[in-house]
Amino acid sequence: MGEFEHIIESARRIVDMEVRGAGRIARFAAEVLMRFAEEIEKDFDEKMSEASKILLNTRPTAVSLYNSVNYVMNYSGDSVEEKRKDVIRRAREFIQWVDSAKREIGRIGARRIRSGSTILTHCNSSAALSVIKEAARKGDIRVYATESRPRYQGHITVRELADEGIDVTLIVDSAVRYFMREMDYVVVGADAITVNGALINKIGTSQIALCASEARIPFIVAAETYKFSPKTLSGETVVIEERDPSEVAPESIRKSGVKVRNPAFDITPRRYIDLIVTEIGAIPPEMAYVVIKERLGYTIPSKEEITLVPEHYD
Ligand code: RUB
Repeated sequence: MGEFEHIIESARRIVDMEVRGAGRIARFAAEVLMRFAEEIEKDFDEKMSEASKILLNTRPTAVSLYNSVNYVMNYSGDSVEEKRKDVIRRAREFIQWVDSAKREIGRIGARRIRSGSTILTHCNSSAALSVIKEAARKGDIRVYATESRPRYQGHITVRELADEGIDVTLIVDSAVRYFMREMDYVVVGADAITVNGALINKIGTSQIALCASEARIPFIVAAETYKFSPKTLSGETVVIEERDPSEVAPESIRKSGVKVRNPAFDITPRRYIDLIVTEIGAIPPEMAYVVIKERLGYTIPSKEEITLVPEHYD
């Protein structure tokens, strides 16, 4: 078990949300696999595959994690040394993809935001914040951020924005409809985008989308293409992670026979989404299929497991 110690510890960090947010999780997984590959002496394929499984079993909704592991695991080579080299190259490529995509999304997304606007965001999305920060660099922007119970990722968001000198207001999740008419845009991130253009993001996102639609406020999603779910092309649905009740209610309530449910994410149908800003352009949700087929290079698999076609990545 000693050999897998670092992998297990890394998986624990993802489960406990020390490393969180779909993009960061994906980047972290590529780094962890790269470091692991550097140390393997024998049984390279078996060990890499075991390490991948451990990482994949952490947060089921983050499709970026699956895409990251799949990208790195598409290595080739005859000898252990060749395989190791290829894993390292692929992991570096993926990390580079994560970093450049975020910058590009900021650049593209900010063009859609008029100076003088107020933006509502939910949870803590590095892609959404890339858009907001870039818009604030170019113009005058105010932000409203939800707390995002039960884990309060909104606190990370407001600190991050305040540190950049951006005018930011924290609100409770249930105040979204109260403030919606004062907003000009909603900008959120994504844990996954399905083939039919639905968004899976932090619990509460779909209620916000509903309020935005009612108030006719544009609802914009910032999502790198590795957040798009290839498995949905072959009919699988995205698993919604349900976390421990202790995040929501104290022991006295949990022990009193009250049931507590704690889904971490929800699904926003594409009709509530005006635009998905990706690193390859701002697209309507209806184009999700094209991204999965053309950009991620997937076809409906004939075998059980789908693998990436590496040539389709930049
Ligand atoms: C985070 C969350 C974020 C997306 C996108 O959930 O829902 O909106 O992961 O983030 P959690 P990013 O805190 O449970 O991981 O744009 O940084 O990938």
